[in-house]
Amino acid sequence: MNIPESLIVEQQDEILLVKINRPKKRNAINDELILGLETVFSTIPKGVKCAVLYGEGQHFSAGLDLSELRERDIVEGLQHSRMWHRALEKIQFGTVPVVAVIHGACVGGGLEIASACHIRVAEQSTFYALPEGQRGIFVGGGASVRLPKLIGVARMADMMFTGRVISAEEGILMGFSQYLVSENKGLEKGIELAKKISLNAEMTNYALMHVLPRIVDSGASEGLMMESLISTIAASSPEAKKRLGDFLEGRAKKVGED
Ligand code: 1HE
Repeated sequence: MNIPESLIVEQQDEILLVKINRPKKRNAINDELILGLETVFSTIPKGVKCAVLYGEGQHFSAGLDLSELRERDIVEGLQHSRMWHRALEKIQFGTVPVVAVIHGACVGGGLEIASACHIRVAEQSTFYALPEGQRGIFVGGGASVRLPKLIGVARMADMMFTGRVISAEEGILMGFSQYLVSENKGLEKGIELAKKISLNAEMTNYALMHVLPRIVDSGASEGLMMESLISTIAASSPEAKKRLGDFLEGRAKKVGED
């Protein structure tokens, strides 16, 4: 497996910790790194049930490594964007849910990577921006598809038109991140969430990762039919029958009990 030094991957029981490790360049994403992410999320070891993606140093990621951008012609540019799409598809539609733990800059391509994850935990230092607007380019890593679903079209357009920087608190209000924690507490929170996610029935996690986004992208009629199909499949699994039995016989936790 070809994992570059700019990625550190560590398995802790059922959780895979994936660290972007290029702090001197503020975790800017060069080709090697994006290909490395594609490899990591295409080859999740058996037994892993959830992954946590985070960054070394003071920032989650400064986005695309701009030093590589100037050298590309049009076809290479298209292929480069499609390479990002491929890698981020492996995160979003891979085999395990991914929790992003964000701090410092989460900008440009870094914001696109975080958008492909399933849950986002932000530390207080986090700030979000899409400097593509100011750099004379456009997002190329899937933000135009994923980000409006999280924060809305108008907010994304505002970020690119005006270069607006969004704070960690605003990120919560806009629906980008789901948790806001104090500085240096993100990884702990991310691992805590990953452990909870790992306890779910496999079918539930599968449906949330692979079926829910397709339902959202469909018309209401198709979406409702897909929902009926997946809920019936999920309920007929032995795991669901056991869990329902556990609840009815008083062995399962009530809602809100930890
Ligand atoms: C970089 C990059 C980078 C830092 N590409 N080298 N992204 C951006 O437009 C964001 C550009 N970066 C910044 O605005 C700032 O670096 C940060 C706000 C993220 C962090 O500031 P700071 O003060 O902590 O670091 P720094 O001093 O600006 O940067 C340290 C080094 O990292 C410096 O290199 P050095 O050799 O002079 O030490 C920077 O040049 C380098 N560096 N960010 C290359 N992005 C799929 S398409 C996606 C399109 C995009 O993502 S466009 C948005 C790109």
